[in-house]
Amino acid sequence: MQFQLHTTDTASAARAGTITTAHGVIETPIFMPVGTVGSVKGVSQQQLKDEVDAQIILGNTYHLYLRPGTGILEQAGGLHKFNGWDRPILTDSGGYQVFSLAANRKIKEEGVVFQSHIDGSRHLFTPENVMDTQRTIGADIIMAFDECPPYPSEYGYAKTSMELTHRWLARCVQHFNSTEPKYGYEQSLFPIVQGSTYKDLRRASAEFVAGMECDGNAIGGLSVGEPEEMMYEMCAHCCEFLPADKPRYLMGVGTPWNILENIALGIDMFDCVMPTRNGRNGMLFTTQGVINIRNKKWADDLSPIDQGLDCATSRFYTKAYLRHLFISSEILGLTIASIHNLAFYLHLVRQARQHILAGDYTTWKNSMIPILKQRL
Ligand code: PRF
Repeated sequence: MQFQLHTTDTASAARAGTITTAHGVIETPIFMPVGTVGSVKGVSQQQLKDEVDAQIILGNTYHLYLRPGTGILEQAGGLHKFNGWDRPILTDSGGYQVFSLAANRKIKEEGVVFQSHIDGSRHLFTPENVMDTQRTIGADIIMAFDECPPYPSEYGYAKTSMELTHRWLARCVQHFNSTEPKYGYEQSLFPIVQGSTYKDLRRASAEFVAGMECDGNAIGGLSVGEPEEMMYEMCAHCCEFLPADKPRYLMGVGTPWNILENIALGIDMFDCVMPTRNGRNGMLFTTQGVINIRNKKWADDLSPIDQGLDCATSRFYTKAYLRHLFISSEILGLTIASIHNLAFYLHLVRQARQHILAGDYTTWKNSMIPILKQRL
């Protein structure tokens, strides 16, 4: 994997770059749609390309390992072959999903023992077997196995947890470096900074992570319920100690304004279920602000969902029609809302990139945020 920086903003730490992977180039800053089980809910791979113009999608090791399992993924020749998505894929390690989804989880030095949320079966995730599983899935970028402590966490817990994440990271790197990709193309490992909301822990973790000299670095443990200002403070602090010449990935963030603020702090990559999950609930992010499409006020609004996007779906269907689909529980409504929200997020990061390149990112960001937050 190769990361090339093109421009850094003068008034902020924002940067524009490109990541080159075996499955193509990613222009940063970028948003990655979440495709938990190897599918972005409600949206086809063709739509992801043609309508959303997604450059990379995210898959979850936890889900893919439990179902369909590594056997069939290996037989298929990896997830790209299995789901037909030939652009880059990043997989999360399961270090987060095991804590949010699995039952009866027990954290040990060796790894995490847990019961499947699907059938209650017992499993063990270790740094080593999670590297193997992600090798088998065939993701271009794979994530280290970490523990994400809840918010709030006491200092003592946050420190012990971070130290375990660091020992797991050393094992991930060791195992990753002593194994080969399964399908002939290069894979990159990204370590994850933890440390909860404590600046000294965040610094220690970012320095430890930087010392691993991986192809890119991630920041975890944020956007887990802490105030937004605290997330920004921690993110800025981590970025100070993460190398500038490697991509920085902020995991599980966030709202459109969160993304613009964190780009200003030096983040290059984002993922979040918000555009798809909230979309399925009728919440639309648009260039004019936030819409609840189920609201009566859209019943006779025959204007396009969002004229401001270069997305055929957002321009073709009207608000009144989309509302009708939601009120009638038609599944097409879920698809249109998801495509629109994803197209909006991708539009937003493309715009951000253009403004970084043009040198007016901060001014643009500050003018955009109040509009994005507006409730229509
Ligand atoms: N760790 C991992 N995945 C994640 C997170 C984390 O801390 C978060 C926290 N926002 C989202 N996804 N492995």
